[in-house]
Amino acid sequence: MRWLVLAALVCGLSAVGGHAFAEQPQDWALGLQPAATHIREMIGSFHHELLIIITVITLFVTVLLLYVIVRFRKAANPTPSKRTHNTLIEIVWTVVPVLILMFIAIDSFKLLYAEDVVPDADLTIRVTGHQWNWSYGYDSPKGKFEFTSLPLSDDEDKAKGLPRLLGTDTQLVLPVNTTVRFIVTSTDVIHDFTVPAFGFKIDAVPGRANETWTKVEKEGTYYGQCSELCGSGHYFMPIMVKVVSKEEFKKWLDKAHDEYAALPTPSGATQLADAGLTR
Ligand SMILES: [Cu+2]
Repeated sequence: MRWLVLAALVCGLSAVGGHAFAEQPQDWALGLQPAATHIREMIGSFHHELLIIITVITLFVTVLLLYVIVRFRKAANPTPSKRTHNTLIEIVWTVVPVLILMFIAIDSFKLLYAEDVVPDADLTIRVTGHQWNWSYGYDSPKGKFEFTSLPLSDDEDKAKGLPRLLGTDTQLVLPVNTTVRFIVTSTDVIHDFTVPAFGFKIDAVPGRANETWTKVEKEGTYYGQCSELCGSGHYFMPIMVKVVSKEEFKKWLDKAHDEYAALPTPSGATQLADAGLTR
């Protein structure tokens, strides 16, 4: 009983302790970082499902191998069998793996489809990769605007209490519980727009408009990085995302328009807008 209470206490404490940093990986944690979207939860359960399947298969093969090593060693089995075929067992070891793969394929395709098909979006944001920073373009009721998000130095990260190499001066701001579509492109080389807690990863390719989407269910600050080796500053291309309430987002959109709309556009993302690739 005492152990149960202690275990419950430890679980409770770690849950509370983990909550403060729920949006990013924690030291000594196991598994994937906490999910902030339904898609990321689906990725998590698929990951666990595969982990169980691969563990069972590995244990089965290990036990089989150990059995063969012991049972058919020279001392225990001096005259080996000359058998070369066994129809039943050959059918079994062909069909069973096929069935396992089909089972995995069904869940895998479900997940791929959910990630790939962009639902009706309430908001479209243009994301452009540059060597080496990201810029974000929004449509506000007052008009379009775009701004650059520059990485902070180590000292600035430390001063602001942000995780090292992940802080930025301006952030990608998203409203909570809203379907957001991202149109992703690049002005120079291939980058990759990735936020692990949201479960998307999409290449930013010069001359192409790729799209992905997300619907974040929890307010907070999230971090991502460029995930395609894009040059010497690749490590220094953080994506810092602030997810705020819908009201706060409206206020921010208004303020951000006044702040950024007058500035020269940092990238070719407006070309996408002009080409009608936004809504
Ligand atoms: Cu990059």
